[in-house]
Amino acid sequence: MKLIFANRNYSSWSLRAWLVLKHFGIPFDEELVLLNGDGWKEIIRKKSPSGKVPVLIDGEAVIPETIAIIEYLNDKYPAKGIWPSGRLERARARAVSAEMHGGFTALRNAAPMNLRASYPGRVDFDPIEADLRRIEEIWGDLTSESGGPFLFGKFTAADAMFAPVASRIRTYALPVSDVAMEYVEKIYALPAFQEWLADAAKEPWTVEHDEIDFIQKKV
Ligand SMILES: N[C@@H](CCC(=O)N[C@@H](CS)C(=O)NCC(=O)O)C(=O)O
Repeated sequence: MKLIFANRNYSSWSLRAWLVLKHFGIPFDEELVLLNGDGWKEIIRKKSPSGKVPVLIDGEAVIPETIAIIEYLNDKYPAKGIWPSGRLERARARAVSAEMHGGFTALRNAAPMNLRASYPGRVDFDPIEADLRRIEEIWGDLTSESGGPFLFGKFTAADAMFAPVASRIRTYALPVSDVAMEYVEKIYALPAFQEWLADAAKEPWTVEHDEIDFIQKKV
């Protein structure tokens, strides 16, 4: 099984799929593609039917879309606990993961993932306030009901889905509640997250169009 993913520093979707594989101890090979450089889009398109990464390759299966990758892994490794074990919790985990997958666009557009950067105060709060409030509500409700430290107690795919948000809160020092900040720290303390972070820090590439200077000039 192989995961094709992009620049660790910038690729938030890659991080999500990779965290699930790594945290749950699933053996896999890695292939890195770049989000910059000559012909980068064509290179990704040759490897991924959607032209986007991550893509999971398992024999004949070629699976793009992070949620589909997670479900495939959950089907293949049902004993790993990728989703919570209770039916109700599993439904809620899938619901908040879908909400993350399809939503929070104001936050995602205004504050791109950039793991090695530190830009406190660079992002205007007003346009992203509603997204942040909803994220605080999800994190607060679920950790208080489960007892934490993660959304459903132990780490599940739902936490992987929100991990890039934790990094955005850190990179741009976004103002969030103490409870949300505690959750951010839990994500950062996760060994798999630390491994990704360390490798991201070693990457030599700057992807201009994913940098805050470029994004703020564009709008
Ligand atoms: N809906 C996709 C989104 C994947 C995605 O947007 N990946 C970015 C990298 S983080 C990408 O491949 N960008 C290349 C492009 O837009 O051409 C998923 O859930 O995996």
